[in-house]
Amino acid sequence: MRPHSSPQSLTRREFVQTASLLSTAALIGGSAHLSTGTAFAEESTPERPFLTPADKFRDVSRGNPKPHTLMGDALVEARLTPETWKLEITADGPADEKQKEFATAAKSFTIEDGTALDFAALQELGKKYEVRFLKAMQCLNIPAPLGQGLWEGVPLREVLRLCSPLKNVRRVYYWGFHNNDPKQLFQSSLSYTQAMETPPGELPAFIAYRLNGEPIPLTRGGPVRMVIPWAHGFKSIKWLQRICLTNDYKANDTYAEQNNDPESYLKTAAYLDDMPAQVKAGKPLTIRGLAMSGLSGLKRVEYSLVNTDVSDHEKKKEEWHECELQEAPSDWSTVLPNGLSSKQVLGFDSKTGQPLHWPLRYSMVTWSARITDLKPGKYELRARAVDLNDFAQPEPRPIQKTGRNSVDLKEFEVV
Ligand SMILES: Nc1nc2c(c(=O)[nH]1)N[C@H]1C(S)=C(S)[C@@H](COP(=O)(O)O)O[C@H]1N2
Ligand SMILES: [Mo]
Repeated sequence: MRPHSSPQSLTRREFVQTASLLSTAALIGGSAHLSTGTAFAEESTPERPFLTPADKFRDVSRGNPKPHTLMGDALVEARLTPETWKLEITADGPADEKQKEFATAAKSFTIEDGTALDFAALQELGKKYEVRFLKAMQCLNIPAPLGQGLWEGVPLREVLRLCSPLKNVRRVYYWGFHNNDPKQLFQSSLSYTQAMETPPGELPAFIAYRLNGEPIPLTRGGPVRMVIPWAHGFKSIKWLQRICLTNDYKANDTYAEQNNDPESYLKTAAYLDDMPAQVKAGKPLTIRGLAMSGLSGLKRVEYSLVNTDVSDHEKKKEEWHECELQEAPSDWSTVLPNGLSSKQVLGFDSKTGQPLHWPLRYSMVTWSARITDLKPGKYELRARAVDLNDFAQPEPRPIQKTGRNSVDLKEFEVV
């Protein structure tokens, strides 16, 4: 016998509260704890933090010591204060004596000759070219997103334009502070096209200096960090200090060395929050999680519930039920940092201030579903995202080294 389970539409108020609880826990604690029954509906909850506070992102950093633990003189020496920060940009020259066609730039920026770009120069460029984008940071090797922020900065193309004309440049690679130890280098790269030829209405790679309306703190890779809107976290290099132009056509990312796909795009996927091992029979159960809208967009999130006590020959075909997706905020001024209009944010209509897609591409939203009439037994709960091309997770890219999107599973018991 299968349990009778049906997703019931939550009222708008309940849903907002559900989402609030979920995201408060999910975004602050890294994973949410599921509250069962109807208790959540009675509680009044704080505004949902659509933006994760900078210090509440889950951190993925290499380095010994990690650059964000440096203090005082060490920080100044590392050039990781806004006053001391500098960006060097050069072409990398021939790989060996035989290479005739190597990258060159008419102008380079170096510390040695006193031309390196400083924080003030970057902000000056920002006055003319500034872009803003809402992006969830997600590690290719960690299932749930690390946090979501409003990132502001200057398109990489506008900075590289200062070096033009460029010759024989096929790729751009870049890295951040790594204790001046080659073994600690963490490097990423883009094709020339991705860096320079942003299609109309599309998203540029950018050099970011603000997060959620504030200077990017050291813990999040400040004072200056690369942000690649469409990519997993490994392309968004923290503590950025160096950009190199090369004729090497291969993606020379540090991440590529561990079998990761260096050209991966963010995947569309749903993730289940933690839940208790046991829930009470007869009480409604609200399940929740996060969903990422990747390159192929997000159509819906679905869950399935299977009673594992049922013998194989009694089993029915797995049924998937649609979940409720968090709605777009009606007033974006309550979500965005003070004084910033959604009309100024990429991914929003510049006239109406409404999102061009919902969920926003490369951002995360919460989802939930309510299950009633649970009968005692052992269960397996799964959640999956369906993209705009009707591929259900883990399709269309079940290869986990292009980004974690295996169908999330939680086991629990109804008693
Ligand atoms: N310099 C530097 N940048 C880095 C990393 C790093 O170790 N060093 N880790 C990368 C990886 S693998 C991820 S997933 C993201 C994590 O960003 P966060 O720590 O801000 O959440 O930063 C990326 N940028
Ligand atoms: Mo990562």
